[in-house]
Amino acid sequence: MITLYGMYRSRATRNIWALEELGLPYTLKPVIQAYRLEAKGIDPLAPDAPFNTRSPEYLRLTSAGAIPVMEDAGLLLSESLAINLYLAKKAGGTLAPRDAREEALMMQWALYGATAIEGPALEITFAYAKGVDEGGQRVIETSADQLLRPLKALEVHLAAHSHMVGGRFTVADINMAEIVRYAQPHAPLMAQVQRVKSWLELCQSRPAFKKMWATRDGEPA
Ligand SMILES: N[C@@H](CCC(=O)N[C@@H](CS)C(=O)NCC(=O)O)C(=O)O
Repeated sequence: MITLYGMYRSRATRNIWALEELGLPYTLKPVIQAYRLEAKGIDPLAPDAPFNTRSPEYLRLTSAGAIPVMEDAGLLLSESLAINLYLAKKAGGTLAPRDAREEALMMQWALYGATAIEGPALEITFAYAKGVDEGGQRVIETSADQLLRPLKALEVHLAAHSHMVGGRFTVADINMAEIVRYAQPHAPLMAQVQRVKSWLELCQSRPAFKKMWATRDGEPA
């Protein structure tokens, strides 16, 4: 049985979405980010603190002290995008790579998303979540400028392809959609990449995404 450690309000959402799409049985063990406890005035190391990213027991699973982590038959894996590529290969089927070429393209897009898009996109999500003041507006504008080039690269790809890889919905779409989602609150940016916007909305119309999202919305911020 697969165990996923994390929260819905974290990058674990991409793994939960993938697990639901793939129909793999799993258990979700809640592990909260230490900084979220500190924001509420709770010491993450207090004996009665909830299980969190700084709990010694959690650091035995990952010295990086971040969520998510997945455990499957003795395999401990961190890095949410790598976890999804593993899950898809384990389950097989249409979401998984059909051959080494597709696998390479799925890795290419996961790495591009993580290195070129995720950082500034997260800045946008955080700025909107805080309530946009003057400083937040500056962060959003700088991040949007940084994102224009990689999102235009996706736009060019989607002009010639219906999906990220293989002309069908795969784990590469889940990985990229969950990264681009962080930029989604900034409508003026998304309006400049209409194909990316439509592809993202199509990905998010899938029942497995909607199920994950409804539960995430119910989790305290
Ligand atoms: N590259 C990692 C990033 C993991 C990460 O930074 N997770 C955040 C939550 S989304 C975290 O656990 N932060 C914990 C902390 O800073 O205490 C991945 O994709 O899994």
